[in-house]
Amino acid sequence: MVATFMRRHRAVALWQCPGGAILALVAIGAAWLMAAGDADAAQGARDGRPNILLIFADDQSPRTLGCYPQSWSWVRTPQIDRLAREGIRFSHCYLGSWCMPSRASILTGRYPHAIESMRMMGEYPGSTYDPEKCPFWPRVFRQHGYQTAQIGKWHTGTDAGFGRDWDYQIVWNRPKHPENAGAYYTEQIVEWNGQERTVSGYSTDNYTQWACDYIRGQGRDPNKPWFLWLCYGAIHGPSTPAPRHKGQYAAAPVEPPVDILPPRPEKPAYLERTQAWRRSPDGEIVAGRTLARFGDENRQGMSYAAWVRMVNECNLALDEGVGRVMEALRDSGQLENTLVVYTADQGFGMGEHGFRHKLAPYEATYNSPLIIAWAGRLPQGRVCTQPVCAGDLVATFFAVAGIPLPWEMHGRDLSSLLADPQRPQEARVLLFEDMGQAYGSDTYPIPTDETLYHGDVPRWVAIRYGKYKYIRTLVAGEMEEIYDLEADPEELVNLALRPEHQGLLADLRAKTVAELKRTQAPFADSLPPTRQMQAAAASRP
Ligand SMILES: [Ca+2]
Repeated sequence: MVATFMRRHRAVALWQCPGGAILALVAIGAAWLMAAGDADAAQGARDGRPNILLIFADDQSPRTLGCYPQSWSWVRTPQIDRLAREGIRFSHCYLGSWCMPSRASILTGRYPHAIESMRMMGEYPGSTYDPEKCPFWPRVFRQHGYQTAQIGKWHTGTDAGFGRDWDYQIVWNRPKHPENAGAYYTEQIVEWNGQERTVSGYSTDNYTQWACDYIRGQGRDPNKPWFLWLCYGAIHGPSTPAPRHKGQYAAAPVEPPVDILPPRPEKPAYLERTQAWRRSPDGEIVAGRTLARFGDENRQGMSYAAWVRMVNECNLALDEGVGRVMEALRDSGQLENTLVVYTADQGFGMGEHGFRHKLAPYEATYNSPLIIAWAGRLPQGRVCTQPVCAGDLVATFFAVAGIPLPWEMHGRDLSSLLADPQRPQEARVLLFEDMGQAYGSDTYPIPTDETLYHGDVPRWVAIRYGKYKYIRTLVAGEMEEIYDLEADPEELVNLALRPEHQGLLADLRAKTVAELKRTQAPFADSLPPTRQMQAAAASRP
């Protein structure tokens, strides 16, 4: 970890070197700036660099968005679908396992196991970090002439960074106000550029209005390009529709996924603990058996169908919000000078594998929606099947802005992929993980007791490599998993249990360890043996 600190401190020194910054700006940003052309003066940014709008939903399964083929047929999200038609939709986006690590990775470009000093502290979701050991990159953008803004939910430490990371901020700071942390949809304590007030009204609509106001000029420096992180709390539980949307899907047919109920002999034992649905005496699937308490809600006894309709009704205001924000960009003449990214901190299991939960490594629980659009600059209506991670988004923002990376990030600039989203798949190992509530050096040593679990899910590491997903929990003696996402997108057939795939298993296992080492995971050499490894050892003479 000393090496990590050294790298970070060198990085801080680099930030303060304007000459180096200008050189790197020319070198790294040349392609984008050349593409920017002459139209910029009319688009609002005085120095030719684009604005970046990052729209972040919460706990959103791609099944709630009409532009995703796995969505329910009756889902209506015309505004987000339009964004997908005008940009690039990604089928596999792995940002983080729950609200806090996903945001920590988005703010640092690093995996949770390599984010130092971030800790849970005090009453949930209380948390803390040292901004010198754990700098957030928006401050680097500020130092390079961007105006930075954050609007909406905050979930990474009580210090939300106003005046250091953000020039403009209207923040619902959950870690700072645990007593208000469940107020996802109304009566939020909001800090408005440092001044606290309690705000009534529906949060999704409030955040939309505040974002539109900023885009149209309120609090915005007209002489600077800007980065706005718009963090909706929707559609996180208790997923509460706006009054105008209640009942809109009342007649929608909802079939539960095939493996909503156990048994699941090809999956690890912890899924017994995360089973969040049961069959009622009259044969209906209802919430129960476990509380799935991580979702900040108690829906015991609610039918699966009613819950799915409610979550999707909650999504309608979010979709309207995206439409209004895009309209503000268009009306203010900034659409063609703004990179727009729509995503969510993670997916959310909507019955798949028994989940009403996030945290787990499955597509349903982890995979976020992701749409990237830039009018006139990027292809439109394309689908990219290559997996991407949080560090990729951050590295891309730096490339687009022509700012050198201030420290080592665990991702790469997606610019060439964005230019050709359907180019042949590369042989890239893409890591993702759940470290529970631990970060950095706190991920080592690996616990062997209940503290290994968070929300009933043990810590795990996983990779995507080509069409495969490999998963390894940090539970000694637990099975590894491999899924072929082309043949088995629902992840029902665990190839790691098949004798004919033991060579593949050894290869993916080794690739995972190598990627953990490359990204400075403190526990990379201390992973507990898996069931398959123990069986192989026992069979040796
Ligand atoms: Ca979340």
